[in-house]
Amino acid sequence: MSLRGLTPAEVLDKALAGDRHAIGRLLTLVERGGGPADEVASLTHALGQDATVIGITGPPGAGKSTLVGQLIKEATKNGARPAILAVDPSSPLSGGAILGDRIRMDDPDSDSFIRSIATRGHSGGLALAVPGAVRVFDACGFDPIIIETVGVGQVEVDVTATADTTIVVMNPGTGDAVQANKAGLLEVADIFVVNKADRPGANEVRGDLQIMLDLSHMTGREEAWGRRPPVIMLKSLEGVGFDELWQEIQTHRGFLDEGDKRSSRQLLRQEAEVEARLEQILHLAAGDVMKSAAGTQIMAELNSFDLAPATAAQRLAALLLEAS
Ligand SMILES: Nc1nc2c(ncn2[C@@H]2O[C@H](COP(=O)(O)OP(=O)(O)OP(=O)(O)O)[C@@H](O)[C@H]2O)c(=O)[nH]1
Ligand SMILES: [Mg+2]
Repeated sequence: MSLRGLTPAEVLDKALAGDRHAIGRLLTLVERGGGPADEVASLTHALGQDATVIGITGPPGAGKSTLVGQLIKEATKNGARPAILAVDPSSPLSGGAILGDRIRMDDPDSDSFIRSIATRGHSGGLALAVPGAVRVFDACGFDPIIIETVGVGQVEVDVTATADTTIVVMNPGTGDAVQANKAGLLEVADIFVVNKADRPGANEVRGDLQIMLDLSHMTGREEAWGRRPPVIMLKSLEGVGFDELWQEIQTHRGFLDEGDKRSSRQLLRQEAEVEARLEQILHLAAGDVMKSAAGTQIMAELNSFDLAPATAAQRLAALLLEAS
């Protein structure tokens, strides 16, 4: 049956009853943004079932997708029902790679759910789409929710801010530990994984990481985390080490559940989302005010060199605030 004529609330009812097409439709609405995405966000907000959100990041080709494929198996073996969100922060060009990942990761016999999400066509970008998709999965009873990101950089640090547990993946022989340090990933990691431990140099990476963690202990960073992240060796192709990884994920969840650590992380995430939404609203309003009659007049004065850019911007801002 087609879902096209249904309202978001009707699609959600079907999704909550386990209809996979309906879940996919909700995720499409979230990815597209705008009014329907906001409606889905509002409807699913109160329906969260407190799933653990796991962020997986690391350099291109580190084996994140292979790892996620094995993690799905491990989760399912332990009676969990995972959902996976593959995040493509870059461009439509890499959409093909994600599709490849999806095929590699997908297991038709499991009732896990795998979905990729891209920034294209979404003015609010991933800052809104990722929490929106997580909320859909959480409402529909998936747990854990695993977010895989492509590449390393600021975007990944932002995206993993959506996670309860951030796993940073690195490889032997690539200088990854040093790069991760430079990219600020040491500060966001809850668990480190040295993947491709079947290759030479894996123990050296572990050693490098331990030294860096020792140093961060000395600078007081570890004190801020309250916990030293474990380093786990994985052979994702062979599926070796995943029982330990699963155990560490549970241990970290237990750590967060003590006191108010988890809820304070959630509050921070919620505040970040509000900020992203506010920025989006202001961005759209700024575009509108520039196109208004008064705005066009100000831009004309700018273009005839009667106004400096800073003055033009101040006048436009005054119009914007007046209008609200
Ligand atoms: N030797 C070895 N190769 C591995 C292991 N895990 C993954 N690989 C290989 O590494 C390559 C990259 O794996 P992917 O899982 O696609 O890596 P990725 O991090 O998802 O890559 P991007 O999504 O492009 O960033 C593939 O050829 C995998 O077969 C491992 O444990 N050992
Ligand atoms: Mg991948």
